[in-house]
Amino acid sequence: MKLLAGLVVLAAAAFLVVAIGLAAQGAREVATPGNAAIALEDLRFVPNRLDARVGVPLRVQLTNRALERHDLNFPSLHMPGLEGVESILEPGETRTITLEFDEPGTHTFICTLPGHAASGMTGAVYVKP
Ligand SMILES: [Cu+2]
Repeated sequence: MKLLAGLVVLAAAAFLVVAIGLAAQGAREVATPGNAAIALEDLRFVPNRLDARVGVPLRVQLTNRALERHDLNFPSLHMPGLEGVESILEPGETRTITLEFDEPGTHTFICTLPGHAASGMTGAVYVKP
């Protein structure tokens, strides 16, 4: 009987260690990817402001709800996959991109189709440390 009680105590201790381990992992979970969505409408992004944290991936679902083609591009960043023709969304098209920033600050994005940014098709990601 004494042995059994000892085993129960050991099992409880092991459970406690696992629980502490999980709690510590939970505290570190800041790195869980965030999710957001942006609609590309006629000459505007909705919403046109996103928040992110340095080093934390942000998955953004882009949907072109407009009647013409649009894209979303960060002129200040080199972001493979976000440049060039392949980043243009046709009307009705949806695509998910993942953004990850190494520096805090305000990262402006625009639609690069002629005249769109000048007409207000711009936005920004606000990246906190
Ligand atoms: Cu556009």
